[in-house]
Amino acid sequence: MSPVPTSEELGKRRSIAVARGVSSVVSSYVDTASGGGLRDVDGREWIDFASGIAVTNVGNAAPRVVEAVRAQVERFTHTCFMVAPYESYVAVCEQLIDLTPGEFEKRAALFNSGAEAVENAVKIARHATGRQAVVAFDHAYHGRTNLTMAMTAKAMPYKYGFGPFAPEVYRVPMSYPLRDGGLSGAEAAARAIDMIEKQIGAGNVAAVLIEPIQGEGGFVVPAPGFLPAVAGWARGAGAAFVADEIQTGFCRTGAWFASEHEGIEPDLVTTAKGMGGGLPIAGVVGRAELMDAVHAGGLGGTYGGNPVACAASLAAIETMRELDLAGAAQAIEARMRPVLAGLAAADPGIAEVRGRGAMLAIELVRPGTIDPDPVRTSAVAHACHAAGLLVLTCGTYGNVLRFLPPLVIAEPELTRGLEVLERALQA
Ligand code: PLZ
Repeated sequence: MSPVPTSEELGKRRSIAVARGVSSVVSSYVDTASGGGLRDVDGREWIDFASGIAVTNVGNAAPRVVEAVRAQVERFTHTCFMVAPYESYVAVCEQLIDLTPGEFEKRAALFNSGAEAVENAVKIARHATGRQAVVAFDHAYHGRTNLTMAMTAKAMPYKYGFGPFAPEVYRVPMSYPLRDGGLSGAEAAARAIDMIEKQIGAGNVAAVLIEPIQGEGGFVVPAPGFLPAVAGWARGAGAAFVADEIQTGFCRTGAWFASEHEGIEPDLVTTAKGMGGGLPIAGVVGRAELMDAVHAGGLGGTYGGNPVACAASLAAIETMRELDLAGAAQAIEARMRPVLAGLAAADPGIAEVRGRGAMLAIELVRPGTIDPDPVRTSAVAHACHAAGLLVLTCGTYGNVLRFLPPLVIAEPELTRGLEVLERALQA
């Protein structure tokens, strides 16, 4: 073996050490990564259109994040906020309160992963309302823990064989303009609400939980008016309206939170991914009367809001403010969308270009139909990988190519990435 193991050598070690259930999009192993790119252990450069699944919004190893983490590990690494508290946890909660939509009084709590945040949002909503039912939507993705698997829509690979799932989770139709016959937002909301009222009963609903733009489910942007109508219904029914902004949050869509695009003020917001600048941290933030309904000691966990992760989060948020990364996401959309639209116009296999900010996607179909084309989608993704562009697929039907560049990506890398994509689509 060479002194620095190659990806091939690491792949062999992996096959006898790492469980098969954990898979990777590419077989190259990372050596270093920065703003908009990665370098693998074989010395190959990659353009990053994935951001570790919408995490490194501020770029990989962002200077402020590195500095804050270094300073924090030297002071102390862990005390457990439930044992001996520290300022940075409070400061991250203050930021969540300040940045999320809604001027009402709020509280926040910190966790380690998106799934854990969603679990806790459900705990809080149930405790505060004294009700049990949780409403989730078609194509939803909320995590891989038992409760969040129940809330996630797609069986393969997330749920298959892992049941039984948590009870009292109900699924209703999403607004998916390409695939619901073009229902308006109001019509799609009426369809979902009717199902909730008939099949669950308004008075049983603790929480209606939705991604304002769906992530793993296919970057589905609901028709305008859908989210406000659903949120308004939840308010009227005394249920908590929860926005899962784990993938859409922290400047990704060109605003601090995607809820802002539709003018909605969720009762609770779940956050993770971009909030930590690459370190694991998550949060639930929302109405004080809901959050504080839970008895003292009812929320927590050993590592939730770990001081190193809090330091990284504060540095990431500061970077987002200083570099105006919401503006950067808008600029990425302004650069990418016309190119993607041009590709779609010339290619009958691209049914739609959609998304917001630096959360954009194309949905691939068989020409002349809306039948999903997952085979071509995977072939295009592989062609991109072979040419050094890290892209991801998503969607219930596996036929969506999604683009999530770091918001600090440089113009030449963005341009080269788009060129690789264009060649991969033409091949
Ligand atoms: N809610 C909206 O996007 C995580 C998962 C990838 P965790 N999405 C990427 C995979 O295959 O596991 C996600 C999300 C939304 C919740 C989650 C869950 O966040 O930090 O992965 O638990």
